[in-house]
Amino acid sequence: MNLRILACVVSIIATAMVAIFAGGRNASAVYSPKTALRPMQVDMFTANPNAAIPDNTYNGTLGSMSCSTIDTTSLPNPSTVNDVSVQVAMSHTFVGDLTIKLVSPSGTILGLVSRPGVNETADNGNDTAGFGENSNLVIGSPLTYIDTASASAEQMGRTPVDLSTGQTICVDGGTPCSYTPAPGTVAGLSNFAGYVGENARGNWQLCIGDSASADTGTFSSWTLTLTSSGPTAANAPISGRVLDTAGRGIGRALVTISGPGITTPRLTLTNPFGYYSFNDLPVGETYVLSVSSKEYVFANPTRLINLNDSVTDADFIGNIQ
Ligand SMILES: [Ca+2]
Ligand SMILES: [Ca+2]
Ligand SMILES: [Ca+2]
Repeated sequence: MNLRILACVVSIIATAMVAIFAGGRNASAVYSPKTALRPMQVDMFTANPNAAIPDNTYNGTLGSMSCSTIDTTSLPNPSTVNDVSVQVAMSHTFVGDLTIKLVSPSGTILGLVSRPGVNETADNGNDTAGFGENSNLVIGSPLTYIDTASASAEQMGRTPVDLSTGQTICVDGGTPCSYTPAPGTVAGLSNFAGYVGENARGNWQLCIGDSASADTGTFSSWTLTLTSSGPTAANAPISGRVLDTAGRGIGRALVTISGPGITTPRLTLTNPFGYYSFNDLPVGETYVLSVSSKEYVFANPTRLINLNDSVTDADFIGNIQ
């Protein structure tokens, strides 16, 4: 690098740094503190549809299945998904008939089960490639679908031993009671992790379909276990100092605040050391702060604050007139 290029680069960097530091004092700069998250919480929701699963009606649509809805709007608003698992209590006398789908409030589908033991070619209930796994499910021994299980739902009734007709998964032969989702040809997510970041609040649906005649079952109940989190709720304060250029507090400066979170602007005077504060401001709103004083002028008398959590350094610098 020759000297002229080096000088040019140094000049560009210096200009950029001046711009960055000047931006920190710019009246129109928006001050956005890091959003604080409340701790993750785990909630379990249960529904008891106790409904017969229509026999041999499944055609790939939710409308051809037995569906049950769980409303999670009791969660704090907003809440986003960190983790999901599902437990299903149902009976059936031939699990190879079954397709089970979870639908999130955003409409995202995860196939938990897709005709175990059948290597299906399409999610339409029309496969002729055999009938799949022949073992049973009973209501008293519910199965859990969870990303951390060691066996795939496609292998239910076949691992660690292949159960016979009349034997029951999670009861006989040391077969597991927990399985990872096996969507097969079901369009959508491949595991529960795909829901991370989605809105946790709303209607979650679990739907069970049957693709072969004869063997039937009942959709008794299901439990949705949701881990979720969100920003800290409610109100937060904004405070700061009004200072002269030497860093001394300016007393009796008038500070006002307005914004959509409060119905009328609020006013306050700084104390003798220049401190002021506004308490109980709804978070999630943008506020306009402005300052004035009889003896001082302010190059930047206003500032915008996106309030997500407590702000303690909304300072103003004044020059004596
Ligand atoms: Ca399958
Ligand atoms: Ca079997
Ligand atoms: Ca059937």
